[in-house]
Amino acid sequence: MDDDPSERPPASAPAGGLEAAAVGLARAWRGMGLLRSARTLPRLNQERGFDCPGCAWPEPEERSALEFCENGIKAVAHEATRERIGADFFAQWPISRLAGQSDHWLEAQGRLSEPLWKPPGADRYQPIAWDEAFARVAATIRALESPDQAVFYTSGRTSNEAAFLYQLFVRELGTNNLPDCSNMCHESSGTGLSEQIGVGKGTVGLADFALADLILVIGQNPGTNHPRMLTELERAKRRGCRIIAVNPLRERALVRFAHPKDPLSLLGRSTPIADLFLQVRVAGDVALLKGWMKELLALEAERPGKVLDWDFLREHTEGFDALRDELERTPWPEIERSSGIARAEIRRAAELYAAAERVIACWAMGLTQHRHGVANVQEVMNLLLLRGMIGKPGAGPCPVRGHSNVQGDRTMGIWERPLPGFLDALQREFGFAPPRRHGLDTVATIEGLAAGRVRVFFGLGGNFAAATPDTAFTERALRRARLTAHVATKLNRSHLVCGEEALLLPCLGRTERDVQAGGPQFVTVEDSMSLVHRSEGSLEPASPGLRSEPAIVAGLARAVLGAKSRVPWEELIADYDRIRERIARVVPGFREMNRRVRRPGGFVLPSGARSRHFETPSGRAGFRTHPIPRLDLTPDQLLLMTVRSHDQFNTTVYGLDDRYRGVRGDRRVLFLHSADAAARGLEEGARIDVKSHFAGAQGPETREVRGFRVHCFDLPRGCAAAYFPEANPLVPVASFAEGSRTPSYKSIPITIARARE
Ligand SMILES: Nc1nc2c(c(=O)[nH]1)N[C@H]1C(S)=C(S)[C@@H](COP(=O)(O)OP(=O)(O)OC[C@H]3O[C@@H](n4cnc5c(=O)[nH]c(N)nc54)[C@H](O)[C@@H]3O)O[C@H]1N2
Ligand SMILES: Nc1nc2c(c(=O)[nH]1)N[C@H]1C(S)=C(S)[C@@H](COP(=O)(O)OP(=O)(O)OC[C@H]3O[C@@H](n4cnc5c(=O)[nH]c(N)nc54)[C@H](O)[C@@H]3O)O[C@H]1N2
Ligand SMILES: [Mo]
Repeated sequence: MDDDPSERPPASAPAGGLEAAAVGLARAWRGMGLLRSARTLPRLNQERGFDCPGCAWPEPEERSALEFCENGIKAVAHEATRERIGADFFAQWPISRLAGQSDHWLEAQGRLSEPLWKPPGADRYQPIAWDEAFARVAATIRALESPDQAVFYTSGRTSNEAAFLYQLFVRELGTNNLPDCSNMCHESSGTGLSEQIGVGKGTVGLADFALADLILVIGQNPGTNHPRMLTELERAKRRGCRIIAVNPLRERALVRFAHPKDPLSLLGRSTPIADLFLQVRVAGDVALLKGWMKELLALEAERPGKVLDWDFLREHTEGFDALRDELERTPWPEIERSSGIARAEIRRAAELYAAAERVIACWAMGLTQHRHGVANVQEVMNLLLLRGMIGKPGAGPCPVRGHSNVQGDRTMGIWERPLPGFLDALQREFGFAPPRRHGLDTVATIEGLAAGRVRVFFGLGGNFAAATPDTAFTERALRRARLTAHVATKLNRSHLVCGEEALLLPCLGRTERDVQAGGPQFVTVEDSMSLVHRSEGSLEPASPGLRSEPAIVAGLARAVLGAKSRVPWEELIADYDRIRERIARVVPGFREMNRRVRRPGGFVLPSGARSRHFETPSGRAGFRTHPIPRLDLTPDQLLLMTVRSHDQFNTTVYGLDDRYRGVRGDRRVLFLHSADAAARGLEEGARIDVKSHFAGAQGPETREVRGFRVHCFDLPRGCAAAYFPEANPLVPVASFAEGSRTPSYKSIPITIARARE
């Protein structure tokens, strides 16, 4: 492979270490001050504390006194900042001028502190009373011809309680238009796994990481996005577990890691992570996995009965013969060309896999955000099924979730395609008939807004305009709306891309105390491994003008649905235990939720697949075959993936550095192999314009971003990387995964040229 050591990230130092601890604490200090840091951080991820608003990686049973990571601290410091913006700020800043500021600047202004309204025709937000704000949304929604003209987006930070009330309100209103960030995230995992094993979630828990003897980390950058996962990987390595990383970028934390809390890291102790690093081409995973399985079958032929798990295959699976035939037909040259990995290396991966007894496969956005995202996920599952790596200790699939409660929101019914059983249960509990027709997902929402079919956009958290594909198109679409409204903690791009009328409803964050009529409340979340637990903030709210997300949803529901609603909104909000009683009666697995969530550590949701009871139509786990995707790039095109830096949480940019990849002070960067740069007459640091290419329904389409800078990096020839959300204008809204409709954020054909001015 193209493995020129001069292109390795400049520092060969491990990821993590004292530097990570120091950066984290400095950020806490700068953001919150010393006292607030001292009051907040020790409660982060503790039994009676609050759940980290960062990623969805679970907390270990035995928690240390300080259970958080550098990037968790950044997320907390960001929320718990002492900066505030209110009426004065918005009187000074018209929306059109705010729109000229960077995303980084917008969020840095501080916490929103009171409800705001932009009247039709105005260019400024002005204060508005809560009841009046709700009345405005209600009047607009009531004036619609159909509730399907409104959409209700959710970002994955929302608690179970808020999410449950939100979908309840939306369904009583009469629509399933509940797009969420999951549509852009692990939808391909949910779709792929549901088909194959009858459940759209992973089947392993943290305890399994202590048992595995091989862990695959595919299309995931845990050093940045799930730093606490590295603790598990490091522990696993120290007891002899092997790790295979599959990634086009030689991410530093996948190579070597030093634990920030390990005193010996001061003396330079660090742990090599990947035993084998498969530097796959972007979008080359289907080919690689096919090669991997082909070699596995070859090993089985050499040692019959010793490699595949025949008992498992016979008892629990279907479709093996079709898979074997398809693998036999797939030629090696195509596998090597598409994956960019030599057969000998793939053989090595197969040998490591065949020698292991308990294997976990972890993956994230590197697999899901492609046109063939579902195929990627299903090929990983195929690989696991061949050796019965599911439903036994230390083995199974582990899609590592993004937002801290994105998995819980889905469990609570935030989904545009709800299952009939869920709707039946809602109907039994609340006595109204929920709509049965499917609603709009994220892509369909953008298309609906653009076509004028969707008139109201309501966002419970998130940053829809910046997180979605096709920025220019999406912004135009949002501006066509009659009303846009957002529940948020901080100002972001979406709040400046307004419909005719706009509302900004400021809410409490995770770190803050939530007191309702019945006294102090806590909420619950579900982590990436199906563990449901409580979260309770302790800080004084950023402003007395804030409301909790459940209270905002209830206020809105009362205003919109009026007296005819079957739901006692006020009663539910006074004491969140009452919301949980309803959840317990509606959502499977939540029986006695109030009692069980008060137990130390919470409770784990049941899953049939974990004990090899596959809830598929046949009761068996199914192999699924897919052709190797054809990319049809022209010789001058590169395949672009968009990734996160070490200093952002999705669209929230904390800073302009990406320490582990050697980038300082700039986010308009294009990572490129030095030979690909040279072939285009470009040098390190050259200013370039980037054009994407897409075969649209009406013919070829191009999109452009300008003024990027070349950064030569260790990645395969023909591939490129840039940061999300800066590169989102390049992603066509109509380019998404087959089956899951997840935007193909990680396979965008581009060409580049020296910047025009
Ligand atoms: N600090 C921090 N934590 C976060 C987030 C954050 O922004 N900041 N975001 C949260 C969210 S919502 C999510 S979904 C997760 C995201 O977590 P990740 O999925 O780790 O995030 P990405 O940066 O999108 O990067 C994915 C990785 O996939 C690789 N990749 C890209 N294309 C391919 C491919 O074709 N094949 C393979 N094998 N690999 C590929 C990239 O090189 C990169 O290392 O993190 C969550 N946690
Ligand atoms: N090009 C490209 N695009 C991508 C991706 C990619 O890899 N590449 N990844 C996709 C993925 S995986 C995801 S999950 C989406 C993320 O899409 P979103 O979830 O929509 O975006 P976020 O940036 O996570 O949302 C940040 C905003 O949430 C608000 N917020 C923070 N905390 C709270 C809270 O407690 N309550 C409320 N109400 N609001 C809060 C703040 O105002 C902040 O501005 O982006 C997707 N977009
Ligand atoms: Mo995500």
